Amino acid sequence: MPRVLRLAAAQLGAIHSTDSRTHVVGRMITLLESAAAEEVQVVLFPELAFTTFFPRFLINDEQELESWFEHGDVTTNTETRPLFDKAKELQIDICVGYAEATDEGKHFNTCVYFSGREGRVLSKYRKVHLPGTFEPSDDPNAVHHLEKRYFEPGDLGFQAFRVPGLEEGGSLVERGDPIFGMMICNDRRWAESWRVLGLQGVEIVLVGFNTPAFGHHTPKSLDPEESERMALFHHKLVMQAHSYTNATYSLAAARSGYDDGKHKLIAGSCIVDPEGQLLAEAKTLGDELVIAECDLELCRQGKEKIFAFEKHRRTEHYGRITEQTGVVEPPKLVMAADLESSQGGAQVHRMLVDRDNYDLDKTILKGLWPSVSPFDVPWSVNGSDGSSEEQQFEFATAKHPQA
Ligand code: CDT
Repeated sequence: MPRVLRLAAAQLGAIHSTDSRTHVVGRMITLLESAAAEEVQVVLFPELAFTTFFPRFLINDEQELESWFEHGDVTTNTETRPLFDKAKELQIDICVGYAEATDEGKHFNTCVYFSGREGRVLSKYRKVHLPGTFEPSDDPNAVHHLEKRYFEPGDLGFQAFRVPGLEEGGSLVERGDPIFGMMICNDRRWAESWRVLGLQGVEIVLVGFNTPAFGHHTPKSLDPEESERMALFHHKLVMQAHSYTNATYSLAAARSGYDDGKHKLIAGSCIVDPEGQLLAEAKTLGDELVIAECDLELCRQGKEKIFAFEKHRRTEHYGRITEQTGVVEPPKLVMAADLESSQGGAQVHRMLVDRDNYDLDKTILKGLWPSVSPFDVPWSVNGSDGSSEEQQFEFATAKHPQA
């Protein structure tokens, strides 16, 4: 039986440093009203939706920094409350990102899923993968990305949750209410975020984002146009690939456009189906609703066949994913190799190798010294058996006639 939901990603165009929350919330309400007119049931708003993307600024004044954060209950604070009241009035669910300051003085990059029908927050997520740096760049012209300075890594994990009241009828009994998951911007680039939600049977992943069109995440050699093209390509690549490998719908809502007339953020708000296909995407850099009808039954194909995790996953080989953060390469086989000296017609070479893992043979020698040909000339290898794990070899070759 089909389980069809009408979902929307609400893209927000430029928000300038001087724009008030009241102004931004007014724009969000306009989008919400358009969504209601289109019979949308869930609207996703971007990461840090109420203000400009302030982590691009170095802010040393504590009071100024706090002013970018929401303190207390975001659903009832004077400036942000009208958005949640409108969701209640329209009986629409919303997911919205904001900078959260807790009563204990902690700071997170957060989003909440608010049920318009129930008039309450059903789930909260705090961004786990914080990109950028803690220290500002030395370059006076640099645009910073200081999320590591202003936020703590999220402490709530990737919790999938069921949302009641969206579906009517009998399929509820069989499948239960739809299963949602949330992540924020940079999280979407990490397979781990998606797989943790995938392992909870997620059917709809919501991702709000702010991605600079040019900056730290694309090679410096690219011109601004190419950099933006690449940023959009990577954004869609991860949304589509991870939706497919976890057999889930996904929605991404951008903060886009030229903040303060100069800091460009990509658009690319989109809705992706569980086969990884783009169902709908933004056409502009400004405020825009991207809407699609999503039949959650289409998740079953992937979840029950190619990505039926319970049948095919081999967790005994995945230990590194949780035991290790950085890369641990296999040990180098050749630790040092040198053309030592010439003796008569022959050349004497010396190298240090990992005794356990290195099988010295002629092919390897040819790879190391292409200008000599140990194959065509008499040669010898003498191992000096030291006590360490390394072993030194000395060998002599004659120059290849054509070298
Ligand atoms: N907001 C956010 O997470 N943006 C990052 C940009 C990284 S560049 C340091 C992103 O992954 O899109």
